[in-house]
Amino acid sequence: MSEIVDSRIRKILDSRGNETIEVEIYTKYGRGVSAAPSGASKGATEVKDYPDGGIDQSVKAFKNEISKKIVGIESEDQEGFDRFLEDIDGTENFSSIGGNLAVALSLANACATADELGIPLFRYLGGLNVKMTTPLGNVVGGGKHAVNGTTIQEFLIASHADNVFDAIKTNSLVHRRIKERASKELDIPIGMGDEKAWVLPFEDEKVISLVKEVADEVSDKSGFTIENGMDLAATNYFEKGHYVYRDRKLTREEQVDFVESIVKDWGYTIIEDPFDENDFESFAELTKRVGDKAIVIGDDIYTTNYQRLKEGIDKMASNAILLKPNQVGTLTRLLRTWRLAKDNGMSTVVSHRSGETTDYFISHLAVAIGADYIKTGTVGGERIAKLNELVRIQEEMGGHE
Ligand code: 2PG
Ligand code: MG
Repeated sequence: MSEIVDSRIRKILDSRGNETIEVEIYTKYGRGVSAAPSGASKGATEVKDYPDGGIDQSVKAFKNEISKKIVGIESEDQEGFDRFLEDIDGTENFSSIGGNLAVALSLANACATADELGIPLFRYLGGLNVKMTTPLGNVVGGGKHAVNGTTIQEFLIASHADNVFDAIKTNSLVHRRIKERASKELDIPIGMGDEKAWVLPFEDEKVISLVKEVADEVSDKSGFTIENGMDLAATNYFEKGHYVYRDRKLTREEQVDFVESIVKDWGYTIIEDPFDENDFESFAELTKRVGDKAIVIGDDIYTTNYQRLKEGIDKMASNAILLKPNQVGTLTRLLRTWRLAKDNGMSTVVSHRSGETTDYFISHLAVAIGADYIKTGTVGGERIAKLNELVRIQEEMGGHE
C-alpha cells in the first residue's frame, strides 16, 4: 500500500516553446514525474487541454484544491485515482481543471507507484505480458506541422529489426537520406516541421514516391524490412465536401480511390486519418478495400475515446487505432479504449503529440500494452528521448522479449 504524501506542479516549455504542465507525485518511497504534451491538429472530440482561463487556471486548480485533496489517496489504485480526477473536475471533457493537468497527474501517479514498488514502469503497467514495439516515425512533414510543406501531414516509415536500436537507427538513416535526395533538387535550405520531419515544397504525389524509393533503397542496404505509411490528417484540408491539396481538389469518392492507390500502387501499408473525422463511411469503404494489405488507423476520428471507437467498430470503420493519453486525460480511460480495440482484433499504435517534452511515459506504455507500433518521430531531442528509452527498456527486458 502506498499513499500519496505530497505533490508539486510547475510550468515548463514544450518543444514548440509553449508553456505546459509538469507535475510530481510522491509516495513514501516513490516519486513520479510527468509533463503534458500538446497537439496542433487536434480531434474535435478530444478532452479540453485547458479550461477557459488557460494553463494558469489549471495551476490554480491544482494549488487551491487538488494538492490538498490528493494527500492520502492510495496510488496503487490507479482507477480510483483517475476517478478522483474526474470527480474533482465534474465534466466529461476535463473542461474545469484541464485535460493536460489531468493527464500529467494520472501518469505521474502511475510512475510514482512503479517507483514505490521498485519495478520498471513498463513492468508495473504490463506485468509479464509485455512486448517490444516497432518505432514508426515521420521523415517528411507538412499540414499543420509546417509552413509551405505537403498537404499530407506525415510521411511515415517503420523499420523492422530484432533489436529496437537497429530499427531506430534505420529510421533515422531514411530521414537523413531523404534530405540528401531532396537537396539535389532544391536550391533552398530544407527546414524541419514541429516533429523534426523535413518540410519539402513538393506536391504530395512526388513525396509519396520519393519516400518509398528511399525506404526501399535503405531497406536493400540494411537488410531490414521498412514499411511506408502516412498520416493524412485529412480533417484539416476537408473543405466544403472536398479534400483540397496543394495542386488539386478531390471529392470524397476520389479521396477513397486516391488512398486505395497509395496502398495498392505504391505499397504503403500504414494509413492514418485518410478522411474527415466524422466520415465513418469513407473509413469503412477504404478498410473494406485495403484492410487485408494495410492498417487503417483512426486518430482524430476516435481520439482514444471509448464511445467513438465503439461507433467505429459498429460501422467497421478501421482495423487500427492511435492511442494518445492526453486525448482522454487519464490512463484508465486510455486502457479501457485499448482493451476494446484488442478485443475486436484491431492493431494499436501509441503516439506522441506534435508539441512534446522529454517525457517518455509513452515508451513504457507501448511496451506494456504490446502496441504494434509507437509513433514518435525519427530525430529531435524530445522524440529521441522516447526512442532511446525503448533501447533501455529492451535491455531491461533482457533481450528480445
Ligand atoms: C497526429 C499528431 C502526432 P498532433 O496527428 O497524429 O503526430 O499530431 O499532436 O498535432 O495532433
Ligand atoms: Mg494523427
